[in-house]
Amino acid sequence: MKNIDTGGHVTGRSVYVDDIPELTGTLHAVPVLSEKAHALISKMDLTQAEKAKGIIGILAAKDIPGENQIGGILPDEPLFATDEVHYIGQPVAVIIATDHFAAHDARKLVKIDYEELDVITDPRVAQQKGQLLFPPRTFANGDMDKGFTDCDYIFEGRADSGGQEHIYIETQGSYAVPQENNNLKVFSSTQGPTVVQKTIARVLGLPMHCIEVDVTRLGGAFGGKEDQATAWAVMAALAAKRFHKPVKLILDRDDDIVATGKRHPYSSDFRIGLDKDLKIKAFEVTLYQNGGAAADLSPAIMERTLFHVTNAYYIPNVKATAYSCKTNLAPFTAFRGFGGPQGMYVIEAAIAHAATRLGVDKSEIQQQNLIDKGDQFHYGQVCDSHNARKSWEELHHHFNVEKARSAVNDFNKTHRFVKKGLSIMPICFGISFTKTPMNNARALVHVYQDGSVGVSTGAVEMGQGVNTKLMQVAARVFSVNTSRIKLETTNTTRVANTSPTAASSGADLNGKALQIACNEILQRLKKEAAELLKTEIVHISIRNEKVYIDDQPTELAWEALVEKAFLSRIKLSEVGHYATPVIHFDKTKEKGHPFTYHVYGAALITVTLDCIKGIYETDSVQIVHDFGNSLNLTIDKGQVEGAVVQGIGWMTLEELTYDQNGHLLADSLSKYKIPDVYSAPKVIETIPLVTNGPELAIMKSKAVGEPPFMYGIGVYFALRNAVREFNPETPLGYNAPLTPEKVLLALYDKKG
Ligand code: LUZ
Ligand code: MOS
Repeated sequence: MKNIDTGGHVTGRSVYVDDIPELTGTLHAVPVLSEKAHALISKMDLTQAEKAKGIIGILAAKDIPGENQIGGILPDEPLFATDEVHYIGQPVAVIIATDHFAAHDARKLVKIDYEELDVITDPRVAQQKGQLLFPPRTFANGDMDKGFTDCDYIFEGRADSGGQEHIYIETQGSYAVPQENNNLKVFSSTQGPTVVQKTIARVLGLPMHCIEVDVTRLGGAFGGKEDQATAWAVMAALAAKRFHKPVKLILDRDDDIVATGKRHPYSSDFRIGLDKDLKIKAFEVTLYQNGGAAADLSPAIMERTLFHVTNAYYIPNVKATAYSCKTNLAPFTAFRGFGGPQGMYVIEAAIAHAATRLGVDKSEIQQQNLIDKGDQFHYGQVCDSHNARKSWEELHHHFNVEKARSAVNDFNKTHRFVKKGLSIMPICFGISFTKTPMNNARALVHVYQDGSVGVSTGAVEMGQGVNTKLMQVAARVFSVNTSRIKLETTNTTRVANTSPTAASSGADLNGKALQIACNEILQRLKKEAAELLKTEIVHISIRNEKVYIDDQPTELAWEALVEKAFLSRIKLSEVGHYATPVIHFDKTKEKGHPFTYHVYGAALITVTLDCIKGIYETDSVQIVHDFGNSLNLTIDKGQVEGAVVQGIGWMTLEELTYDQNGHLLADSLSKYKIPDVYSAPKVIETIPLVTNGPELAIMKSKAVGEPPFMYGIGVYFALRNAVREFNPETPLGYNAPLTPEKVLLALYDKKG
């Protein structure tokens, strides 16, 4: 079944926030953003701007009726800066005008006097100065002293990875419409309608029931709208409340790039110890997370980094410490993988470093250490499948890794200025919000008297196809055609207290809740059918819209049954509630069972490098991926392909360069290179690992959004191998992204 949004997208009929027809009198908002990364505001003069054409008013901290606070996890982030700014792009006020361009023009007339303060952009510098967003954490297992004593080899190094701009196609935006009696309806491009509702209530000083948030779909999010859609919705709501008019705030692309957070850059020191069989005995890592100017989601992201520092490997002695460092950059935020990729990059760098020193292929060390059923992760959870090893073996078998390897070797022997590189990237990603209480969802199902079905859940459609999967779930439970099912918008009055659609868990959590609701209604319909057909309920089933008694079809069809049930006054609506069982985590010990299950896989990557120009192509990414029993392999393969390309962008192209004053230099798409059709692999081939799939995944179909992003890390190491084929002496360290510029330097640099 194809994604139900496909037709709307290609014809341009899909509705995003900016497409909602505007009500008469709608006003437009543009935020005023700090131009300094760290400064005291000595004076803010709005008089000229307020007098400009079309200006209705300018709102700042003093105009907030409730709390000037939008911090989700920690209360450390004002909606509007008051006397001090902490990053370029930090909101200080919002201009309301009769149209967007008037507001934009007036912004140039706002005069702010700044007294500049020291700017920190480097997380290590921040850590040395004691500038942390919250206390550090350490995840440890085994005995480090003994672990390192037992090693035949010990290597140390440093690994850094850069940030990443989300570049969702639809920029951040919202439309707030006043309702009767103090209430507000807010359309928001958010992954977290409840986060938006709660934060508006807090800033406006209203109970949550006054705020209705509605989401039709997002034009992409990737984590960038898990927490950071909120500020813009709050500003629109604040203005709508103040001026009693609908207010729309859609960020221009250049404001969005400057003002919103991105993937966290990390800097790390590692020490890895191996025995002579290449078993990793001990791994110690210290990670410096660049958190930006406020905590945002950094505590949860740092936690996920600590969970994923061993990737798909079993390591008996582990010590991982992470610092979240406060810098004068826009607060870094969720981005596909949520800190996991940053942790996994470091262990892959450590293994590559050890392999280089030992003169063995990296894959030999990887293979020796893959986690297996019964092994314990360093956070206490026990690995419950052979899937890491099975993916690895299936990759070698299906894609003939040895043949690919000799083809690369032959090519390199016969080519002097073009080199190929090959690598293998295994992945292991934990599924669940690491914060256990977030793992719950609800669904509201109405079966209408004509047999059609309306479904509301907390899941937000952002292009990932969750609505299609949910439609399939409802259709399967009822055994009716998918054309009978409609997915409603995501709305806080229909489904309340939702977790954001994030952590790859949207289909699992909301799908399970939906399954529960549909099953409840189905039971009532079956009971009605049993009465009508004068039999016992155990004999009744519905198959393809027909009622069966045991294996015999009857004359009773879905529509007639629903109509009869309606006339018998049967309850044809239900709310399903799902809370993931099994999971728990004890933060005092940093041990527990945080994940419902893990997703595994392995990729074989080859790249071709032009050693004169330093430019490269990814020839192929061939993948064995653990989908479980996929509900929709077309959508899932699409997720894999998009994730791979996005991972390649993070690892090899996208470079967030800042100057010393905290200015983002790569602040537009002419300066920030995202992957395009030319940088995409020539071939992406994905085959499913054959498994049963876990019961706790929706209909055994595993979460798919984030895990395949990490295959992109393999492209980095394939490229590094190609560089070393040309220049074995290269001093190239581990500092992603490996851009063409860095590659070119590495091709000709010598040690010492
Ligand atoms: N969001 C969150 C996430 O709040 N908690 C998580 O564990 C998570 N993991 C991945 C992506 N988003
Ligand atoms: Mo996310 S990084 O699952 O919002």
